[in-house]
Amino acid sequence: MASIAIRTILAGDETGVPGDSPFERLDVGNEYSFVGALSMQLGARTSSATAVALSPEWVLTAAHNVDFNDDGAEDPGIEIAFHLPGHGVFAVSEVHPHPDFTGFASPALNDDLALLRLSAPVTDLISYPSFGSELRVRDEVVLVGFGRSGFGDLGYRTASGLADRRFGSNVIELLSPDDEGGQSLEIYRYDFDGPLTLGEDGGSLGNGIETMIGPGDSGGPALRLAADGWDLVGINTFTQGRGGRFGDTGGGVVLAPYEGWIQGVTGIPEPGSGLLMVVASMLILLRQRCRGYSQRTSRS
Ligand SMILES: [Ca+2]
Ligand SMILES: [Ca+2]
Ligand SMILES: [Ca+2]
Repeated sequence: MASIAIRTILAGDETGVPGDSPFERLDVGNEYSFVGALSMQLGARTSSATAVALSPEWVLTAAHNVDFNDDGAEDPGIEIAFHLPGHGVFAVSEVHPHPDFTGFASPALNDDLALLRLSAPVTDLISYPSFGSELRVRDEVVLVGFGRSGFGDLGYRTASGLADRRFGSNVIELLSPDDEGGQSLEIYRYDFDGPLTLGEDGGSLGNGIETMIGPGDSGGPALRLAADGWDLVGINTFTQGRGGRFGDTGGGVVLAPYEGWIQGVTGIPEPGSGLLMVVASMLILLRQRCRGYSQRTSRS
């Protein structure tokens, strides 16, 4: 599997039933208000990606987003901003890549996480996801991001950006172990199934629901619905396949094994406070029906 740089929440079949399109995957209800876009600039080079707010001051993303030269370390001189639609743009003042990260797919996909500290806190009241719960095979997850979109039968058709937040769902198919030899399961994978597999074991969740990530979605969350709101169970980091097509595979980093690292760096004891959890619960009640989302391994 070769590795190249990409960064999408994809729609289903262009002519599938029910109808679907990148436009219909937009988060118009701001259900995922804690998911923002990241912009990076290093000299003349720019890129965009996705990140998740854990608290007013801390954001979690994929480490490769801030590592253009793939050496596992933050690139000196990189300027990073977190864009939270409706809430503002926040400069990033500190970057903390996971200590075991050594570059994208270099040699493994594991440990591709970075914590970013904002120079000024998000002051608006938004809901934050909870973390700490385990991800399992067959779990259904919602994938959210600002990346490229398109159709599963056609591939990428739209640009990535800083304003359009899209979401879709998939089912976890495979968990892979720690690259340092520990017992933790650190990587998850799902496959992007076409609508004709609806109803089959391991098949599509439905045209308009099933999705995968694409370029610009890296650093976005995999979320699992819990009784009290969203559990942040993973960070999306890679795709494998032909580029946003049915049959491709996507995946990311399972968060549970990294909980101690996150709490150690941020000091966040529990991401959701009581009040925020109430807000989250209300948002769940208002929740719309989920609408859905790559053999090259690509950063997304
Ligand atoms: Ca670097
Ligand atoms: Ca590891
Ligand atoms: Ca699937």
